[in-house]
Amino acid sequence: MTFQKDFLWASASAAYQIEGAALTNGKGPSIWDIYSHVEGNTFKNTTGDVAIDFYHRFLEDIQLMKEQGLQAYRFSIAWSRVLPTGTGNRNEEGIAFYHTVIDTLLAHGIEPIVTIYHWDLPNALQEAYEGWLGREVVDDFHAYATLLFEEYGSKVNYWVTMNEQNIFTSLGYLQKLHPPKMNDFQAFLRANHHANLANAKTIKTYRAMGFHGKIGPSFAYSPAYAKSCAPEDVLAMEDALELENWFWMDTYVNGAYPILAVRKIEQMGYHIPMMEGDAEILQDSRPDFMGVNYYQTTTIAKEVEASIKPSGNTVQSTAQRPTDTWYRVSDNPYVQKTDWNWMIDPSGLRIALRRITSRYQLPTLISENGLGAYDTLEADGSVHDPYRIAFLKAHIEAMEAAIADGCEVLGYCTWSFQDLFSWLNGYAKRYGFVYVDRDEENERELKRYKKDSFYWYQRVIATNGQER
Ligand code: BGP
Repeated sequence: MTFQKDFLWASASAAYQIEGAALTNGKGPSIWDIYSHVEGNTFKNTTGDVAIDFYHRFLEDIQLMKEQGLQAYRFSIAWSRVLPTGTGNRNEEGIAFYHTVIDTLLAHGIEPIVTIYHWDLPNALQEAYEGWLGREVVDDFHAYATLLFEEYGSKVNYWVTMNEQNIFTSLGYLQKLHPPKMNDFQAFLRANHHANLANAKTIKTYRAMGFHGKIGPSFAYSPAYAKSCAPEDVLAMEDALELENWFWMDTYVNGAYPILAVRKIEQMGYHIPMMEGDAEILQDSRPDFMGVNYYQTTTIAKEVEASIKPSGNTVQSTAQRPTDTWYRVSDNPYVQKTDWNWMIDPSGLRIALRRITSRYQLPTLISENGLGAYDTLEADGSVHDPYRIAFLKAHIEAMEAAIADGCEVLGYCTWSFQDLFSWLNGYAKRYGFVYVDRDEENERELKRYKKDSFYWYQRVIATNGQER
């Protein structure tokens, strides 16, 4: 058997993408509640106001998870549901909600994997000190995380500190695709540095509190390929590895920024705003695992002739980046693409796991992997999604090969269990095993339907990955 006995067959989600109840029972607004209401920021101006109404329907969803045999469920806590203004006054109803969700999961035999932060910063902190740009966010994040450990620490064995720090800093501060919609490399470095400090302090505190669960960040890892064996393309790929991958993962694991990335940043005329004492904060915060959100690989060239054709069904960025002079993202003619022009590349998952294992000697948790596709609800309530099954099967096989190569993998979270809100793609880009009957224009009754892939993953879980 390749998959160890306690391997976790799981699925993942995020608060803003499922909960709805945006301002219900004392929840304060997050930056996404504000951002998604500004015309043009999201696809067809969709929001997570209602999302798939997990806030009211969590029991039905958890019962479906139990029916499938799901062993763990990754979800995030909305900071502003627990602390409406990010700091200070607690919202007891919000705190109780997550107790109920965790208790319900446990009662159904499902291990909770809790993400502390999945992009929905309390808007009050954005207003008070510009959110991640304000140094104060480090202590506020740390205090929020400590509160979660106090409340839920005895019941939760897996914690993800931050979801895709590389994505929320890049899309928010460089590519103008997430709040606060900036294109400023120095601001990006600043926000990211604060996130690193918050992450490190949180991991240290979790351990200092005496818990024995596992904690780590989730990194959006798109391993880089060189476009060609021309040395300038290989060097461009090396630069991309430094600035797009090691810049984050080395800092998490080694507790210090990588030498080459820092030099490159200085050569571009920017700097990481280190203050006295920061180096010590970053030290000794090695995570228990590297969370890997894997969707696709990226192909790098010094100069690009063929860039990836933009998909018409999403919000696109046209912002320039200072790194454009060092490397560009190019098309990859060797792989198929999704309807949103994401590369379908199962081998990339194996490569991701191998690179992490050999560079860091750290276990991995695949915290997201899945296919966004259009699905059709048939008149009889069935949804036939062989493309999703084929995608997941190929990635499970790649993961199995990586385990045989020597990688330690704790578990596999598909993205996602239910269909949910996609930040920049509305509701038509579906990822779930469970179809949720709503679209951009109409929430309808949000009824749940099991897709073919629901039953397929049920078999995978029941046989610990042997039947797929
Ligand atoms: C990851 C995020 C998820 C999810 C997923 C799919 O980057 O952590 O929240 O959205 O990507 O992406 P999308 O919804 O853009 O297709």
